Amino acid sequence: MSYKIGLVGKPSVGKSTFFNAATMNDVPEGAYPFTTIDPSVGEAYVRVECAAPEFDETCTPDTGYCKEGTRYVPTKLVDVAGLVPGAHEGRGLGNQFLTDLNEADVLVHVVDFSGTTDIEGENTEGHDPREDIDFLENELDQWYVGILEKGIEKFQNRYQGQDELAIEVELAEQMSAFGINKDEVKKLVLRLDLGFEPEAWDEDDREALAREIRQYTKPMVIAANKMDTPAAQANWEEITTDPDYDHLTFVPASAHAEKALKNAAEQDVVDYHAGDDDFDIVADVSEEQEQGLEQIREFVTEFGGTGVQQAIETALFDELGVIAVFPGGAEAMGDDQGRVMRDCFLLPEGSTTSDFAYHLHSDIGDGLLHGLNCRTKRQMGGDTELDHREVVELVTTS
Ligand SMILES: Nc1nc2c(ncn2[C@@H]2O[C@H](COP(=O)(O)OP(=O)(O)OP(=O)(O)O)[C@@H](O)[C@H]2O)c(=O)[nH]1
Ligand SMILES: [Mg+2]
Repeated sequence: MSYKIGLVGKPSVGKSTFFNAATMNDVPEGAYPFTTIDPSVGEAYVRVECAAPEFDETCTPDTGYCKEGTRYVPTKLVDVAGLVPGAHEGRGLGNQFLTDLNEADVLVHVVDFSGTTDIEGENTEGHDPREDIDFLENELDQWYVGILEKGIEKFQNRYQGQDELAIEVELAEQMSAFGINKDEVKKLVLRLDLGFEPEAWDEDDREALAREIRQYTKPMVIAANKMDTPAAQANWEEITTDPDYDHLTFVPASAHAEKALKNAAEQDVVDYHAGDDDFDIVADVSEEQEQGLEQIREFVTEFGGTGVQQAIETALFDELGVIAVFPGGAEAMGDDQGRVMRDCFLLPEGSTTSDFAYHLHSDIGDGLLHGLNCRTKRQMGGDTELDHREVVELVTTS
């Protein structure tokens, strides 16, 4: 399983700049086969503190790479087409947008915090980024409402006043494209105190349910982009203290800065690791280039990085809820070919030893006896929940 993070937003907010910066990486050559799936789907990385040094080992990753004790674990990033008002009715690249979006497990909403682009992405000044946040949420909600209404209609034709299980099943089936099951649908209906009578749901109820399902199935973080501009920083102050936006997670970002640093790193001008809040200039540079880099340094030291790496990690680890698990050996870390911690798997929070075994292979799941915590050497039952950065050996019948 590989997670997909969707970059969404109106045109000209910097999605492609963000995408290019995040997927342009200093992967050691020949480390593993790198395939570009599609121009708009790329490989980005999330950082996980490597567990190998705790065992006095150096890891040999099959996928991603490790730099100075930090594992860069691959994940998919999708540059979704710019969203314009009315996309849910098929405007712009509406349908393409919705297809792409639906494949994403979690979203990074890239918002132009500088206010220099209007709602359609045209140049302007003083545009309030809150409008863009509202617009995107609303656009997604309208799309969900449309699909939900179809489910309600079908239900009404088929079941006339039947039991609550029927409505759970029917709605779940209708919304299954969004990756939600009937227990989850039920939970959300209960959470809103709606009762299982779709005929009694008015427009507001339906919108509220659609919104609840949308928030549940598409967790989202806001990348407040173009924060390298004074206008964006002023908007940041205002918006992140606006109580109406308390429910959202904001990450200050400069996709420009990340791209510039990655470019400079590629040319061996700087020593920079994605996500770091500083870098070293390691080559002779012109005065102009130095000035540019020093400006970026001011930014990354103030904001704790360019925000590109942070936004991706916040989306996956905090909003979606993912943990990293290292397969290992309780007796020895290396396999028979001396390879150490070749993999680092990303799993849903709450995954158990058994879930992990099944994630690897159904035979491993079926044959699982127990797990071994490689740090403590203690046995772990099949239903033991794994921690983030757990190092575990699976003991099976075969
Ligand atoms: N100041 C500043 N400008 C940026 C930043 N990121 C992107 N831009 C600029 O914003 C403009 C739009 O960037 P793109 O990456 O093409 O935006 P997009 O969201 O992919 O646009 P569409 O593909 O049309 O939807 C370009 O002129 C970028 O140089 C940033 O962090 N800071
Ligand atoms: Mg683009």
